[in-house]
Amino acid sequence: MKHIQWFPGHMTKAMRMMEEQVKLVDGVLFILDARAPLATRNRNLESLFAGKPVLYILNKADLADEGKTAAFSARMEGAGEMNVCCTATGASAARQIAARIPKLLHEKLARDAAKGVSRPPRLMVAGIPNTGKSTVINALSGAKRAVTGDKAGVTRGKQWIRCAGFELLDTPGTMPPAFDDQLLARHLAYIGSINDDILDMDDVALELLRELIDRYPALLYARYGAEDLSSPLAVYEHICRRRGFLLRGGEFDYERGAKAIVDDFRKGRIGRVTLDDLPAAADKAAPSSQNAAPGGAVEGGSRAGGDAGAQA
Ligand SMILES: Nc1nc2c(ncn2[C@@H]2O[C@H](COP(=O)(O)OP(=O)(O)OP(=O)(O)O)[C@@H](O)[C@H]2O)c(=O)[nH]1
Ligand SMILES: [Mg+2]
Repeated sequence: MKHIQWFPGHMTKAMRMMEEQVKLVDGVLFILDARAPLATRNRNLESLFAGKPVLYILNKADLADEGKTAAFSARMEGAGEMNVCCTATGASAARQIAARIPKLLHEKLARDAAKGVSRPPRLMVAGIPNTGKSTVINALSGAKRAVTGDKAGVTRGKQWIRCAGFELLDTPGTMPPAFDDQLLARHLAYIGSINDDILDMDDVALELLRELIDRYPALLYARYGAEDLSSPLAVYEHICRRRGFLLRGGEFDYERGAKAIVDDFRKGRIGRVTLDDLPAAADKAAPSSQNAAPGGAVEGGSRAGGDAGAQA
């Protein structure tokens, strides 16, 4: 598959904005996608938050493999990374997240109490595109205040939103300038965190099928009746045949097939899937660091760099 690289100019601008705004906030809600809890970490972004309390939100838990979400969450907790698993489009997300905020901001709240002041805490909501930042904000504010959409790059500027008891800053999704790990980059493509316009969707569908054959073959059978799992192409063509995605000459309409497969995956119609693997448990003697991935694995794309790559 073609090398994935996506760091359009608006993300450089967004990073600069966040660098400024982070000075004004008491903490950060870092939104991850529970289907790809490693790929959706952005070390560049996280380094901006050094010294601030961070609550990681493993969002879209409804689409992810429940056991794996629990394992990632426990691993993060063990590494001192406060986190909560939720479904921002569901009814209980706001309560789950709000319940963690007093603990997240306990130092600030204690300082304020000692001084006899009470300023509503300010939190920045940050993360990779399409992870559900704006949806989390709407859940917490109890209203549709931030624009949301099922593609990468919906939020383009900053927006403060007042909630009961705190204020939230919505921010545009940002990517690391480069991906060291192309497997993790592909996971971002499958979940819609990379602009589809810069991707070859046939490739995305084929690679996604390759991973599903490895990880969740039973789901492919249940959804598509795919019995021949000998190659991603066999499954791809089976789906085209079954859905009647054929061109005039009887050839497969791969374009429609790719769209259907990727769309089915993104909407959870193939089933609950987690793409990233929990890294092998870290050596207990190794110091845990804020910048290490859960379990000590190194995630791709933490290099600092310029405004390189596609401008889509
Ligand atoms: N199934 C499911 N969908 C969700 C969840 N949270 C958000 N979504 C959907 O994911 C899509 C992206 O949500 P947004 O809130 O726009 O994401 P964002 O992180 O603000 O995206 P950008 O502004 O583009 O960076 C929307 O279609 C949401 O409805 C969730 O927990 N489960
Ligand atoms: Mg948004």
